[in-house]
Amino acid sequence: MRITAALTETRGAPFTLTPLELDDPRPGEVVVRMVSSGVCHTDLIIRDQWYPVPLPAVLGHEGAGVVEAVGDGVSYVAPGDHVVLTFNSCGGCRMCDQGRPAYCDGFFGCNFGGARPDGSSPLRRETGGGDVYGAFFGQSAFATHALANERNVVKVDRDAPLELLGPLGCGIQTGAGGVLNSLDPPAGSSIAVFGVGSVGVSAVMAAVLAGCCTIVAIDLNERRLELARELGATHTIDAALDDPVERLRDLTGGLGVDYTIETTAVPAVLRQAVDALNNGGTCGLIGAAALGTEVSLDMSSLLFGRSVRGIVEGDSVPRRFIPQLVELHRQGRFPFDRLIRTYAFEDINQAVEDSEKGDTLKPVLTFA
Ligand code: CXF
Ligand code: ZN
Repeated sequence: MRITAALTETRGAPFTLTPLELDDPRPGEVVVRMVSSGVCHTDLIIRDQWYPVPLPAVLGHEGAGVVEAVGDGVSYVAPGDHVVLTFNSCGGCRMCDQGRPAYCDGFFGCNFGGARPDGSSPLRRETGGGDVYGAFFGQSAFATHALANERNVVKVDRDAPLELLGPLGCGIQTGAGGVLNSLDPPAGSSIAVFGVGSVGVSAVMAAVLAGCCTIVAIDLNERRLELARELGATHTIDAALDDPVERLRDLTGGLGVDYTIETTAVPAVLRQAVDALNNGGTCGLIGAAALGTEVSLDMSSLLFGRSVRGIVEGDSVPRRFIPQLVELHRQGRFPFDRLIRTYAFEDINQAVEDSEKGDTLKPVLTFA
């Protein structure tokens, strides 16, 4: 079918709206008409080729929409169903078998390969101009329609607000799941979130749900800190003005905090997020750095029971976690809509610019 996609032609290039041909669904595949598509920081680092996703490609991995067609053998969804698209996984490896699809042994191939597992791309230029890479995160959601897989669609209630739900498939489940699924802090514990963009603020809201007593948001942007306070941070630290490690020690009688979440992918900030822990404390690393980025840590401090845990997609099992987040939102207990600003699909470059300037926490593209 003919679709319109926001194409990334070359490294760092602006997105260009381009008519493309999308394959019909093969067995196990699902065509989704897009209603909303969030812009995640990962789309931008892939545009900039921090990871070697082949170009030209259609990026976008926070899609939500309505199922339009299904391939043979698909039984989980049918045309007309409302779905959130999420990361893809192979479903057959050791980690998928353990119910931990975010650590799928085939994660890179399934999400960053630019093609189906058999190497074919579902996207082509209209007039014989050749293939365009697709299947990004098993979706390529910067387009009017996406080809997903039965495995990476999550059915949601028809009365849920599809125009807001796209980011649940990545950024929001990453922040919220990092707290609720990965760190699982007991009520009364202390947590500090380094970087309160959309992932960090989602972590702050999740810390409230978990009953954390001390929730500290750290950032360089006063407006983001203010939003974090409104959404439940008990304290904020402007890292341009204060040393976060010292302030966190002051706040905790010199001991340090029980948990930290690192969302910035800046090595010096990860160092702070480990140094700010108390003995036995855990740092969850969520921020995605360029491949090969290294950090130095104090080994003696680590020895006293501290740990650093890498977290992908908030350890989410999407068919369980995303409907839970939708329901918490419906109840008013997880107001992630406060992070979102919507843009018409055609204004994707404006959305990206606003997000890179820090003016918009979570841009979401909407489709007429
Ligand atoms: C990504 C970050 C880079 C590794 C895979 C998961 N998360 C969200 O965009
Ligand atoms: Zn993402």
